[in-house]
Amino acid sequence: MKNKVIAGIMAALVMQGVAAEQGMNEMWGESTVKLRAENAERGQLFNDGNYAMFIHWGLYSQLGNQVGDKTYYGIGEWIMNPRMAGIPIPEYKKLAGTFNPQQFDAKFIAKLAKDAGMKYIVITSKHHDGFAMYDSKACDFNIVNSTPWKKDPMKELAAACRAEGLGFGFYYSHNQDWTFPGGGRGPTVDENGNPATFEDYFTKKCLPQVEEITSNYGPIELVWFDTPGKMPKKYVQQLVDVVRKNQPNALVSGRAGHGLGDYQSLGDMEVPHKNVKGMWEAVDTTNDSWAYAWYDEYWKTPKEILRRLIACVGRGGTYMLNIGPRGDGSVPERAARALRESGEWIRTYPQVVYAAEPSPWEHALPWGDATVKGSKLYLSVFEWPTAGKLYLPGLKTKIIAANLLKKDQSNPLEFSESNGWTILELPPVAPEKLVSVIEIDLAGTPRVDATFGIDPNIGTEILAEFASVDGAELSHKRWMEKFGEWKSVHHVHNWTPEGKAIFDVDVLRPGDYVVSLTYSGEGRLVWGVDVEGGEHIQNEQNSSHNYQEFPIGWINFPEPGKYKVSVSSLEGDCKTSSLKSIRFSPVQ
Ligand code: FHN
Repeated sequence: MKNKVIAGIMAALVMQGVAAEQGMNEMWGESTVKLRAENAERGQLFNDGNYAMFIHWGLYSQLGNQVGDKTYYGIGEWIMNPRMAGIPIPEYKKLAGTFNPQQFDAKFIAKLAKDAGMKYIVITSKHHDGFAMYDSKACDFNIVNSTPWKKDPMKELAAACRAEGLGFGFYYSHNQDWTFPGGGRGPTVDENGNPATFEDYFTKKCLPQVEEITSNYGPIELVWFDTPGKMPKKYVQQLVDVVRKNQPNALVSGRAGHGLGDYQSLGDMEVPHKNVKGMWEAVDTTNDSWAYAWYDEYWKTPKEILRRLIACVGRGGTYMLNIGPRGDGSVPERAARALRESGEWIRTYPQVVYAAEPSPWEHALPWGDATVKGSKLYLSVFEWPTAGKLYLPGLKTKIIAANLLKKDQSNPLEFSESNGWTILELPPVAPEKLVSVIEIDLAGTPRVDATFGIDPNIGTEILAEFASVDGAELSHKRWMEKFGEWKSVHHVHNWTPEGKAIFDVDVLRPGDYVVSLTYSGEGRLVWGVDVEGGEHIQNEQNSSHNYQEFPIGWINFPEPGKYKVSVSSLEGDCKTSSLKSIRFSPVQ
Protein backbone atom coordinates (compact mmCIF):
# COMPACT_ATOMS: atom_id res chain seq x y z
CA MET A 1 0.00 0.00 0.00
CA LYS A 2 2.74 2.36 1.09
CA ASN A 3 4.64 1.57 -2.11
CA LYS A 4 1.58 2.37 -4.19
CA VAL A 5 1.16 5.72 -2.50
CA ILE A 6 4.82 6.50 -3.02
CA ALA A 7 4.63 5.40 -6.66
CA GLY A 8 1.64 7.69 -7.06
CA ILE A 9 3.54 10.60 -5.57
CA MET A 10 6.52 9.95 -7.84
CA ALA A 11 4.29 9.70 -10.90
CA ALA A 12 2.70 13.00 -9.90
CA LEU A 13 6.13 14.57 -9.53
CA VAL A 14 7.18 13.35 -12.97
CA MET A 15 3.94 14.69 -14.42
CA GLN A 16 4.60 18.00 -12.69
CA GLY A 17 8.04 18.01 -14.34
CA VAL A 18 6.43 17.42 -17.73
CA ALA A 19 3.76 20.05 -17.06
CA ALA A 20 6.43 22.50 -15.92
CA GLU A 21 8.34 21.81 -19.13
CA GLN A 22 5.24 22.48 -21.26
CA GLY A 23 4.30 25.50 -19.15
CA MET A 24 7.73 27.01 -19.51
CA ASN A 25 7.80 26.48 -23.28
CA GLU A 26 4.54 28.36 -23.42
CA MET A 27 5.81 31.07 -21.09
CA TRP A 28 9.18 31.51 -22.78
CA GLY A 29 7.92 31.06 -26.34
CA GLU A 30 8.99 28.41 -28.79
CA SER A 31 12.65 28.51 -29.69
CA THR A 32 13.88 30.74 -32.47
CA VAL A 33 16.69 28.91 -34.19
CA LYS A 34 18.28 31.42 -36.51
CA LEU A 35 21.71 31.29 -37.94
CA ARG A 36 24.17 34.03 -37.16
CA ALA A 37 24.27 35.02 -40.85
CA GLU A 38 20.54 35.87 -40.84
CA ASN A 39 21.25 38.62 -38.34
CA ALA A 40 24.53 39.72 -39.87
CA GLU A 41 23.66 43.41 -39.62
CA ARG A 42 22.20 43.25 -36.17
CA GLY A 43 23.81 41.91 -33.09
CA GLN A 44 27.48 42.24 -33.88
CA LEU A 45 27.95 43.05 -30.22
CA PHE A 46 26.03 39.95 -29.28
CA ASN A 47 28.13 37.73 -31.53
CA ASP A 48 31.51 39.14 -30.70
CA GLY A 49 30.82 40.18 -27.14
CA ASN A 50 29.46 36.89 -25.80
CA TYR A 51 28.97 38.33 -22.32
CA ALA A 52 26.44 40.85 -20.99
CA MET A 53 24.96 42.28 -17.81
CA PHE A 54 21.27 41.80 -17.08
CA ILE A 55 19.69 44.05 -14.43
CA HIS A 56 16.40 43.49 -12.61
CA TRP A 57 15.57 46.66 -10.75
CA GLY A 58 12.19 48.10 -9.85
CA LEU A 59 9.76 48.93 -7.03
CA TYR A 60 10.01 45.32 -5.84
CA SER A 61 13.73 45.89 -5.10
CA GLN A 62 12.65 48.08 -2.19
CA LEU A 63 11.02 45.10 -0.49
CA GLY A 64 13.93 42.75 -1.11
CA ASN A 65 11.51 39.82 -0.54
CA GLN A 66 10.29 40.99 2.85
CA VAL A 67 6.73 42.17 3.52
CA GLY A 68 6.08 43.15 7.12
CA ASP A 69 8.22 40.75 9.09
CA LYS A 70 7.76 37.89 6.70
CA THR A 71 10.43 36.86 4.22
CA TYR A 72 9.31 35.28 0.96
CA TYR A 73 11.82 33.01 -0.73
CA GLY A 74 12.05 33.10 -4.52
CA ILE A 75 12.52 35.60 -7.32
CA GLY A 76 12.04 39.06 -5.85
CA GLU A 77 10.37 40.77 -8.80
CA TRP A 78 7.37 38.45 -8.32
CA ILE A 79 6.77 39.60 -4.73
CA MET A 80 3.35 41.16 -5.42
CA ASN A 81 2.10 38.02 -7.17
CA PRO A 82 -0.20 35.67 -5.21
CA ARG A 83 2.44 32.94 -5.61
CA MET A 84 4.67 35.07 -3.39
CA ALA A 85 3.28 37.70 -0.97
CA GLY A 86 0.08 38.49 -2.93
CA ILE A 87 0.15 42.27 -2.44
CA PRO A 88 -3.07 44.00 -3.58
CA ILE A 89 -2.55 46.51 -6.42
CA PRO A 90 -3.35 49.69 -4.39
CA GLU A 91 -0.90 48.57 -1.68
CA TYR A 92 1.79 47.78 -4.21
CA LYS A 93 1.34 51.12 -5.95
CA LYS A 94 1.99 52.89 -2.65
CA LEU A 95 5.59 51.62 -2.80
CA ALA A 96 6.27 54.26 -5.43
CA GLY A 97 5.77 56.94 -2.76
CA THR A 98 8.84 55.74 -0.88
CA PHE A 99 11.03 54.75 -3.81
CA ASN A 100 14.01 57.06 -3.54
CA PRO A 101 17.14 55.37 -4.91
CA GLN A 102 19.69 57.91 -3.72
CA GLN A 103 22.54 55.42 -4.15
CA PHE A 104 21.80 54.74 -7.82
CA ASP A 105 24.94 55.54 -9.77
CA ALA A 106 24.72 54.83 -13.50
CA LYS A 107 28.43 55.42 -14.03
CA PHE A 108 29.28 52.94 -11.28
CA ILE A 109 27.09 50.27 -12.85
CA ALA A 110 28.44 50.83 -16.36
CA LYS A 111 31.99 50.73 -15.03
CA LEU A 112 31.22 47.54 -13.13
CA ALA A 113 29.94 45.89 -16.32
CA LYS A 114 33.04 47.09 -18.14
CA ASP A 115 35.36 45.80 -15.39
CA ALA A 116 33.47 42.51 -15.44
CA GLY A 117 34.38 42.15 -19.12
CA MET A 118 30.76 42.50 -20.23
CA LYS A 119 29.93 44.14 -23.55
CA TYR A 120 26.40 45.45 -23.04
CA ILE A 121 23.72 45.97 -20.40
CA VAL A 122 20.05 45.02 -20.57
CA ILE A 123 17.87 46.51 -17.81
CA THR A 124 14.20 46.19 -16.83
CA SER A 125 12.32 49.19 -18.24
CA LYS A 126 9.05 47.60 -17.11
CA HIS A 127 8.65 44.23 -15.43
CA HIS A 128 5.44 42.27 -14.87
CA ASP A 129 4.44 44.67 -12.05
CA GLY A 130 3.77 47.31 -14.72
CA PHE A 131 5.92 50.02 -13.11
CA ALA A 132 7.96 51.93 -15.71
CA MET A 133 11.49 52.57 -14.49
CA TYR A 134 11.81 55.41 -17.01
CA ASP A 135 10.03 58.62 -17.92
CA SER A 136 6.86 57.33 -19.60
CA LYS A 137 4.17 59.58 -21.00
CA ALA A 138 2.02 56.55 -21.77
CA CYS A 139 1.38 55.63 -18.13
CA ASP A 140 1.69 57.61 -14.89
CA PHE A 141 2.80 54.61 -12.90
CA ASN A 142 6.45 55.41 -13.55
CA ILE A 143 9.57 56.49 -11.71
CA VAL A 144 9.46 60.16 -12.75
CA ASN A 145 5.77 60.80 -12.06
CA SER A 146 5.15 58.78 -8.96
CA THR A 147 8.30 58.66 -6.84
CA PRO A 148 9.98 61.33 -4.71
CA TRP A 149 13.17 60.73 -6.74
CA LYS A 150 11.56 61.99 -9.98
CA LYS A 151 14.54 61.13 -12.19
CA ASP A 152 14.90 58.87 -15.22
CA PRO A 153 17.70 56.40 -14.42
CA MET A 154 17.60 54.99 -17.94
CA LYS A 155 18.75 58.29 -19.46
CA GLU A 156 21.75 58.19 -17.13
CA LEU A 157 22.47 54.53 -17.71
CA ALA A 158 22.19 54.78 -21.51
CA ALA A 159 24.67 57.69 -21.45
CA ALA A 160 27.03 55.91 -19.03
CA CYS A 161 27.05 52.79 -21.22
CA ARG A 162 27.88 54.85 -24.28
CA ALA A 163 30.70 56.60 -22.39
CA GLU A 164 32.16 53.19 -21.46
CA GLY A 165 31.76 51.88 -25.02
CA LEU A 166 29.12 49.38 -23.91
CA GLY A 167 25.92 48.49 -25.70
CA PHE A 168 22.58 49.16 -24.03
CA GLY A 169 19.18 47.51 -24.21
CA PHE A 170 15.82 47.27 -22.47
CA TYR A 171 13.91 44.41 -20.92
CA TYR A 172 10.18 44.96 -21.45
CA SER A 173 7.41 42.70 -20.14
CA HIS A 174 5.06 42.92 -23.12
CA ASN A 175 2.46 40.33 -22.21
CA GLN A 176 2.25 40.30 -18.42
CA ASP A 177 1.22 43.55 -16.76
CA TRP A 178 -0.28 42.93 -13.34
CA THR A 179 -1.44 46.48 -12.59
CA PHE A 180 -2.82 47.86 -15.85
CA PRO A 181 -6.39 46.91 -16.80
CA GLY A 182 -6.37 44.25 -19.49
CA GLY A 183 -2.66 43.41 -19.11
CA GLY A 184 -1.68 39.72 -18.95
CA ARG A 185 -2.56 38.40 -15.44
CA GLY A 186 -3.66 41.95 -14.61
CA PRO A 187 -7.04 43.41 -13.56
CA THR A 188 -9.90 42.56 -15.91
CA VAL A 189 -11.79 45.78 -15.19
CA ASP A 190 -10.69 49.40 -15.31
CA GLU A 191 -10.85 51.95 -12.46
CA ASN A 192 -14.56 52.52 -13.22
CA GLY A 193 -15.39 48.85 -13.10
CA ASN A 194 -15.78 48.51 -16.88
CA PRO A 195 -14.37 45.37 -18.52
CA ALA A 196 -10.86 45.81 -19.88
CA THR A 197 -9.35 43.73 -22.66
CA PHE A 198 -5.81 42.88 -23.69
CA GLU A 199 -6.39 45.15 -26.71
CA ASP A 200 -7.01 48.05 -24.27
CA TYR A 201 -3.76 47.39 -22.46
CA PHE A 202 -1.88 46.89 -25.70
CA THR A 203 -3.01 50.10 -27.42
CA LYS A 204 -3.00 52.34 -24.32
CA LYS A 205 0.18 51.17 -22.67
CA CYS A 206 2.27 48.42 -24.23
CA LEU A 207 2.68 49.69 -27.80
CA PRO A 208 3.21 53.36 -26.80
CA GLN A 209 5.77 52.32 -24.18
CA VAL A 210 7.72 50.23 -26.66
CA GLU A 211 7.63 53.29 -28.96
CA GLU A 212 9.09 55.32 -26.05
CA ILE A 213 11.89 52.98 -25.08
CA THR A 214 12.96 52.61 -28.69
CA SER A 215 12.81 56.36 -29.44
CA ASN A 216 14.03 58.24 -26.38
CA TYR A 217 17.36 56.66 -25.46
CA GLY A 218 19.49 56.98 -28.58
CA PRO A 219 20.65 53.89 -30.42
CA ILE A 220 20.01 50.73 -28.41
CA GLU A 221 21.29 47.26 -29.12
CA LEU A 222 18.55 45.02 -27.85
CA VAL A 223 14.92 44.81 -26.79
CA TRP A 224 14.37 41.90 -24.45
CA PHE A 225 10.72 40.91 -24.44
CA ASP A 226 9.78 38.21 -21.94
CA THR A 227 7.07 35.62 -21.20
CA PRO A 228 4.89 35.91 -24.32
CA GLY A 229 2.49 33.27 -22.95
CA LYS A 230 -0.53 33.10 -25.22
CA MET A 231 -0.15 36.63 -26.60
CA PRO A 232 -1.58 36.61 -30.14
CA LYS A 233 0.93 36.93 -32.97
CA LYS A 234 -0.57 40.16 -34.36
CA TYR A 235 0.48 42.03 -31.21
CA VAL A 236 4.00 40.62 -31.13
CA GLN A 237 4.36 41.51 -34.81
CA GLN A 238 3.41 45.15 -34.13
CA LEU A 239 5.98 45.40 -31.34
CA VAL A 240 8.72 43.91 -33.48
CA ASP A 241 7.78 46.33 -36.29
CA VAL A 242 8.18 49.27 -33.90
CA VAL A 243 11.61 48.05 -32.85
CA ARG A 244 12.65 47.60 -36.50
CA LYS A 245 11.37 51.07 -37.42
CA ASN A 246 13.04 52.92 -34.55
CA GLN A 247 16.09 50.75 -33.97
CA PRO A 248 16.95 48.88 -37.15
CA ASN A 249 20.18 47.59 -35.62
CA ALA A 250 18.68 46.29 -32.40
CA LEU A 251 18.15 42.61 -31.74
CA VAL A 252 14.80 41.33 -30.46
CA SER A 253 14.89 38.50 -27.91
CA GLY A 254 13.43 35.12 -28.82
CA ARG A 255 10.98 35.51 -25.95
CA ALA A 256 9.05 38.05 -28.01
CA GLY A 257 7.15 34.91 -29.09
CA HIS A 258 5.91 33.29 -32.31
CA GLY A 259 9.46 32.92 -33.61
CA LEU A 260 9.56 36.67 -34.34
CA GLY A 261 12.67 37.35 -32.27
CA ASP A 262 16.17 37.29 -33.67
CA TYR A 263 17.69 34.60 -31.52
CA GLN A 264 16.90 31.98 -28.94
CA SER A 265 16.95 32.60 -25.19
CA LEU A 266 17.36 29.36 -23.30
CA GLY A 267 15.39 28.63 -20.14
CA ASP A 268 16.15 30.72 -17.07
CA MET A 269 19.42 29.84 -15.33
CA GLU A 270 20.15 27.14 -17.91
CA VAL A 271 23.69 26.63 -19.21
CA PRO A 272 23.62 23.93 -21.89
CA HIS A 273 25.86 20.87 -21.84
CA LYS A 274 25.81 20.17 -25.57
CA ASN A 275 26.62 22.63 -28.35
CA VAL A 276 23.50 24.46 -29.49
CA LYS A 277 23.07 25.52 -33.12
CA GLY A 278 22.08 29.02 -34.20
CA MET A 279 22.27 32.24 -32.31
CA TRP A 280 21.38 31.96 -28.63
CA GLU A 281 21.94 33.30 -25.18
CA ALA A 282 21.78 31.84 -21.69
CA VAL A 283 20.33 34.04 -18.95
CA ASP A 284 21.57 33.53 -15.45
CA THR A 285 21.93 35.41 -12.21
CA THR A 286 24.77 36.09 -9.77
CA ASN A 287 22.79 34.54 -6.87
CA ASP A 288 19.39 32.76 -6.99
CA SER A 289 16.97 35.67 -7.50
CA TRP A 290 16.82 38.14 -10.37
CA ALA A 291 15.73 41.11 -8.28
CA TYR A 292 17.33 41.97 -4.95
CA ALA A 293 16.39 39.59 -2.11
CA TRP A 294 17.78 40.52 1.30
CA TYR A 295 18.54 36.93 2.38
CA ASP A 296 20.07 35.75 -0.87
CA GLU A 297 23.79 35.55 -0.21
CA TYR A 298 24.38 32.48 -2.35
CA TRP A 299 26.66 34.18 -4.88
CA LYS A 300 28.37 32.51 -7.78
CA THR A 301 32.10 32.61 -7.13
CA PRO A 302 34.42 34.19 -9.72
CA LYS A 303 35.44 30.67 -10.79
CA GLU A 304 31.83 29.56 -11.16
CA ILE A 305 31.06 32.66 -13.24
CA LEU A 306 33.97 31.81 -15.54
CA ARG A 307 32.92 28.18 -15.70
CA ARG A 308 29.42 29.14 -16.82
CA LEU A 309 30.58 31.87 -19.20
CA ILE A 310 33.15 29.62 -20.89
CA ALA A 311 30.59 26.80 -21.05
CA CYS A 312 28.23 29.15 -22.93
CA VAL A 313 30.91 30.31 -25.33
CA GLY A 314 32.15 26.74 -25.68
CA ARG A 315 28.62 25.57 -26.55
CA GLY A 316 28.31 28.35 -29.15
CA GLY A 317 26.36 31.05 -27.34
CA THR A 318 26.29 34.21 -25.27
CA TYR A 319 26.02 34.56 -21.50
CA MET A 320 23.91 37.28 -19.89
CA LEU A 321 24.45 37.45 -16.13
CA ASN A 322 22.11 39.38 -13.87
CA ILE A 323 22.58 41.65 -10.87
CA GLY A 324 19.74 42.88 -8.66
CA PRO A 325 20.46 46.33 -7.22
CA ARG A 326 18.84 47.20 -3.90
CA GLY A 327 15.90 49.59 -3.64
CA ASP A 328 18.31 52.42 -2.89
CA GLY A 329 20.10 51.73 -6.18
CA SER A 330 23.27 50.25 -4.70
CA VAL A 331 24.73 47.01 -6.02
CA PRO A 332 25.31 44.15 -3.55
CA GLU A 333 29.03 44.27 -2.85
CA ARG A 334 29.64 40.51 -3.12
CA ALA A 335 28.10 40.38 -6.59
CA ALA A 336 30.29 43.30 -7.65
CA ARG A 337 33.39 41.66 -6.22
CA ALA A 338 32.77 38.33 -8.00
CA LEU A 339 32.14 40.17 -11.27
CA ARG A 340 35.31 42.23 -10.99
CA GLU A 341 37.50 39.25 -10.11
CA SER A 342 36.21 37.16 -13.00
CA GLY A 343 36.48 40.27 -15.21
CA GLU A 344 40.14 40.65 -14.40
CA TRP A 345 40.70 37.10 -15.67
CA ILE A 346 38.75 37.85 -18.87
CA ARG A 347 40.85 40.95 -19.49
CA THR A 348 43.97 38.79 -19.18
CA TYR A 349 42.66 36.10 -21.55
CA PRO A 350 40.17 37.86 -23.85
CA GLN A 351 40.94 35.49 -26.72
CA VAL A 352 39.30 32.63 -24.79
CA VAL A 353 35.94 34.41 -24.68
CA TYR A 354 35.34 37.22 -27.18
CA ALA A 355 34.36 36.22 -30.70
CA ALA A 356 35.53 32.73 -29.84
CA GLU A 357 34.04 29.72 -31.58
CA PRO A 358 32.54 26.69 -29.87
CA SER A 359 34.42 23.63 -28.73
CA PRO A 360 34.89 20.92 -31.38
CA TRP A 361 34.15 18.30 -28.68
CA GLU A 362 30.71 19.92 -28.28
CA HIS A 363 30.78 19.26 -24.53
CA ALA A 364 32.94 20.09 -21.52
CA LEU A 365 36.00 17.97 -20.72
CA PRO A 366 36.65 16.45 -17.27
CA TRP A 367 39.12 19.16 -16.24
CA GLY A 368 37.61 22.14 -18.05
CA ASP A 369 36.47 23.32 -21.43
CA ALA A 370 37.67 24.42 -24.86
CA THR A 371 37.06 27.36 -27.19
CA VAL A 372 38.54 28.08 -30.60
CA LYS A 373 39.91 31.00 -32.63
CA GLY A 374 40.72 29.89 -36.18
CA SER A 375 43.48 27.33 -35.85
CA LYS A 376 44.14 28.04 -32.17
CA LEU A 377 42.53 25.92 -29.51
CA TYR A 378 42.18 27.34 -26.01
CA LEU A 379 41.94 24.90 -23.15
CA SER A 380 40.59 26.45 -19.96
CA VAL A 381 41.77 24.20 -17.15
CA PHE A 382 39.54 24.52 -14.08
CA GLU A 383 40.83 21.41 -12.25
CA TRP A 384 44.61 21.47 -12.47
CA PRO A 385 45.97 17.90 -12.73
CA THR A 386 48.25 17.10 -9.84
CA ALA A 387 49.95 14.25 -11.73
CA GLY A 388 51.73 16.66 -14.10
CA LYS A 389 49.86 15.53 -17.24
CA LEU A 390 46.77 16.78 -18.99
CA TYR A 391 44.95 14.24 -21.14
CA LEU A 392 43.22 15.49 -24.25
CA PRO A 393 41.07 12.89 -26.01
CA GLY A 394 40.48 12.56 -29.74
CA LEU A 395 42.26 15.60 -31.21
CA LYS A 396 42.89 14.76 -34.86
CA THR A 397 44.49 17.94 -36.21
CA LYS A 398 48.27 18.09 -36.07
CA ILE A 399 49.68 20.17 -33.21
CA ILE A 400 52.34 22.70 -34.13
CA ALA A 401 52.96 24.00 -30.62
CA ALA A 402 51.38 23.98 -27.16
CA ASN A 403 51.91 26.85 -24.72
CA LEU A 404 50.91 27.47 -21.17
CA LEU A 405 49.86 31.10 -20.85
CA LYS A 406 50.50 33.26 -17.85
CA LYS A 407 49.34 36.79 -18.39
CA ASP A 408 51.43 37.90 -21.39
CA GLN A 409 54.01 35.12 -21.03
CA SER A 410 53.76 31.94 -22.98
CA ASN A 411 55.67 28.83 -21.88
CA PRO A 412 56.11 25.95 -24.33
CA LEU A 413 54.80 22.57 -23.21
CA GLU A 414 56.05 19.13 -24.18
CA PHE A 415 53.42 16.84 -25.61
CA SER A 416 53.07 13.31 -26.96
CA GLU A 417 50.42 11.13 -28.58
CA SER A 418 49.07 7.75 -27.50
CA ASN A 419 46.06 5.84 -28.88
CA GLY A 420 44.53 9.01 -30.29
CA TRP A 421 45.04 10.97 -27.05
CA THR A 422 47.34 13.98 -26.66
CA ILE A 423 49.26 14.08 -23.40
CA LEU A 424 50.56 17.47 -22.32
CA GLU A 425 53.29 17.70 -19.70
CA LEU A 426 52.39 20.31 -17.10
CA PRO A 427 54.16 21.91 -14.16
CA PRO A 428 52.80 20.72 -10.80
CA VAL A 429 51.35 24.08 -9.83
CA ALA A 430 48.69 25.92 -11.81
CA PRO A 431 49.91 29.30 -13.07
CA GLU A 432 46.51 30.90 -12.43
CA LYS A 433 44.44 30.93 -9.26
CA LEU A 434 41.10 30.72 -11.07
CA VAL A 435 41.55 29.05 -14.45
CA SER A 436 44.78 28.35 -16.35
CA VAL A 437 44.90 28.56 -20.11
CA ILE A 438 46.74 26.37 -22.61
CA GLU A 439 46.98 27.62 -26.17
CA ILE A 440 47.37 24.95 -28.82
CA ASP A 441 48.52 25.99 -32.28
CA LEU A 442 47.16 23.63 -34.86
CA ALA A 443 47.92 22.97 -38.50
CA GLY A 444 44.28 23.84 -39.34
CA THR A 445 40.89 24.25 -37.71
CA PRO A 446 40.45 21.61 -35.00
CA ARG A 447 38.87 18.28 -35.84
CA VAL A 448 38.16 15.81 -33.07
CA ASP A 449 36.67 12.45 -32.32
CA ALA A 450 34.17 13.65 -29.71
CA THR A 451 33.72 10.31 -27.92
CA PHE A 452 33.91 10.86 -24.17
CA GLY A 453 37.44 10.02 -23.05
CA ILE A 454 37.75 8.51 -19.57
CA ASP A 455 40.43 10.62 -17.96
CA PRO A 456 43.22 8.55 -16.38
CA ASN A 457 43.73 11.22 -13.69
CA ILE A 458 40.39 12.48 -12.45
CA GLY A 459 36.76 11.41 -12.45
CA THR A 460 34.88 11.68 -15.76
CA GLU A 461 31.18 12.37 -15.42
CA ILE A 462 29.03 11.74 -18.50
CA LEU A 463 25.52 13.12 -18.43
CA ALA A 464 22.56 10.98 -19.42
CA GLU A 465 21.79 13.39 -22.25
CA PHE A 466 24.81 11.95 -24.07
CA ALA A 467 23.54 8.38 -23.82
CA SER A 468 21.65 6.53 -26.50
CA VAL A 469 18.64 4.93 -24.97
CA ASP A 470 16.84 1.70 -25.70
CA GLY A 471 13.77 0.51 -23.77
CA ALA A 472 13.68 3.59 -21.55
CA GLU A 473 12.95 7.28 -22.03
CA LEU A 474 15.40 10.18 -22.28
CA SER A 475 13.75 13.52 -21.65
CA HIS A 476 14.28 17.02 -20.34
CA LYS A 477 12.71 17.92 -17.02
CA ARG A 478 12.49 21.33 -15.37
CA TRP A 479 11.46 22.26 -11.86
CA MET A 480 11.64 25.20 -9.50
CA GLU A 481 13.86 24.85 -6.45
CA LYS A 482 12.59 28.03 -4.78
CA PHE A 483 9.81 29.89 -6.56
CA GLY A 484 11.18 31.05 -9.92
CA GLU A 485 14.58 29.43 -9.40
CA TRP A 486 14.69 27.00 -12.29
CA LYS A 487 16.68 23.81 -12.43
CA SER A 488 16.67 21.26 -15.20
CA VAL A 489 18.04 17.89 -16.10
CA HIS A 490 18.07 15.47 -19.02
CA HIS A 491 17.27 12.14 -17.43
CA VAL A 492 16.64 8.53 -18.36
CA HIS A 493 13.50 7.12 -16.75
CA ASN A 494 10.54 4.86 -17.48
CA TRP A 495 12.86 1.85 -17.67
CA THR A 496 11.43 -1.36 -19.11
CA PRO A 497 12.99 -4.67 -17.96
CA GLU A 498 15.29 -4.57 -21.01
CA GLY A 499 15.88 -0.79 -20.79
CA LYS A 500 19.41 0.54 -21.27
CA ALA A 501 21.25 3.85 -21.38
CA ILE A 502 24.34 3.28 -23.48
CA PHE A 503 27.44 5.45 -23.15
CA ASP A 504 30.28 5.40 -25.70
CA VAL A 505 33.63 5.90 -24.05
CA ASP A 506 37.28 5.94 -25.00
CA VAL A 507 39.78 4.49 -22.52
CA LEU A 508 43.45 5.39 -22.56
CA ARG A 509 44.63 3.70 -19.38
CA PRO A 510 43.27 0.17 -18.95
CA GLY A 511 42.43 -1.05 -15.48
CA ASP A 512 39.82 -0.67 -12.77
CA TYR A 513 37.57 2.36 -12.41
CA VAL A 514 35.00 3.14 -9.72
CA VAL A 515 31.59 3.58 -11.33
CA SER A 516 29.07 5.85 -9.63
CA LEU A 517 25.62 6.88 -10.78
CA THR A 518 23.78 10.09 -10.01
CA TYR A 519 20.05 9.48 -9.83
CA SER A 520 16.86 10.23 -7.96
CA GLY A 521 14.14 7.75 -7.14
CA GLU A 522 12.18 6.02 -4.47
CA GLY A 523 13.46 3.48 -1.97
CA ARG A 524 16.24 1.01 -2.63
CA LEU A 525 17.17 0.49 -6.26
CA VAL A 526 19.26 -2.11 -8.01
CA TRP A 527 21.34 -0.84 -10.93
CA GLY A 528 23.36 -2.83 -13.43
CA VAL A 529 26.41 -1.60 -15.35
CA ASP A 530 27.78 -3.60 -18.29
CA VAL A 531 30.83 -3.22 -20.45
CA GLU A 532 29.88 -4.63 -23.85
CA GLY A 533 31.70 -7.96 -24.25
CA GLY A 534 33.13 -7.54 -20.76
CA GLU A 535 32.29 -7.25 -17.13
CA HIS A 536 28.84 -6.91 -15.58
CA ILE A 537 28.39 -5.40 -12.12
CA GLN A 538 25.23 -4.71 -10.17
CA ASN A 539 24.44 -3.31 -6.78
CA GLU A 540 21.63 -2.09 -4.59
CA GLN A 541 21.79 1.41 -3.21
CA ASN A 542 19.37 3.77 -1.58
CA SER A 543 17.87 6.75 -3.39
CA SER A 544 16.75 10.25 -2.71
CA HIS A 545 14.16 12.64 -4.16
CA ASN A 546 17.00 14.95 -5.11
CA TYR A 547 19.72 13.80 -7.45
CA GLN A 548 22.50 12.22 -5.48
CA GLU A 549 25.60 10.25 -6.45
CA PHE A 550 25.85 6.61 -5.29
CA PRO A 551 28.78 4.25 -5.92
CA ILE A 552 27.95 1.02 -7.73
CA GLY A 553 31.32 -0.75 -7.85
CA TRP A 554 34.58 -1.23 -9.70
CA ILE A 555 34.62 -2.15 -13.35
CA ASN A 556 37.49 -3.18 -15.57
CA PHE A 557 38.56 -2.01 -19.01
CA PRO A 558 41.14 -4.59 -20.09
CA GLU A 559 42.68 -2.69 -23.04
CA PRO A 560 42.91 0.89 -24.26
CA GLY A 561 40.22 1.72 -26.82
CA LYS A 562 36.51 2.29 -27.37
CA TYR A 563 33.81 0.64 -25.24
CA LYS A 564 30.05 0.73 -24.88
CA VAL A 565 28.95 0.89 -21.27
CA SER A 566 25.28 0.37 -20.52
CA VAL A 567 23.31 1.16 -17.41
CA SER A 568 20.06 -0.56 -16.53
CA SER A 569 17.54 -0.25 -13.74
CA LEU A 570 17.12 -3.82 -12.52
CA GLU A 571 14.94 -3.73 -9.41
CA GLY A 572 12.92 -1.25 -7.42
CA ASP A 573 10.67 1.42 -8.84
CA CYS A 574 12.13 1.32 -12.36
CA LYS A 575 9.51 3.66 -13.85
CA THR A 576 10.49 6.58 -11.70
CA SER A 577 14.19 5.94 -11.16
CA SER A 578 15.74 8.87 -12.90
CA LEU A 579 19.34 8.62 -14.07
CA LYS A 580 21.26 11.86 -14.48
CA SER A 581 24.85 10.74 -15.05
CA ILE A 582 27.55 8.11 -14.75
CA ARG A 583 31.02 8.76 -13.40
CA PHE A 584 34.23 6.77 -13.89
CA SER A 585 37.03 7.48 -11.41
CA PRO A 586 40.44 5.86 -11.68
CA VAL A 587 41.20 3.53 -8.77
CA GLN A 588 44.15 5.19 -7.13
O1 FHN B 1 8.98 36.04 -15.02
C1 FHN B 1 10.24 36.49 -15.46
C2 FHN B 1 11.22 36.58 -14.33
O2 FHN B 1 10.75 37.45 -13.37
C3 FHN B 1 12.57 37.06 -14.86
O3 FHN B 1 12.45 38.33 -15.42
C4 FHN B 1 13.05 36.09 -15.91
C5 FHN B 1 14.38 36.44 -16.53
O4 FHN B 1 14.63 35.59 -17.58
N1 FHN B 1 12.06 35.99 -16.98
C6 FHN B 1 10.72 35.58 -16.55
C7 FHN B 1 10.63 34.14 -16.27
O5 FHN B 1 11.23 33.40 -17.22
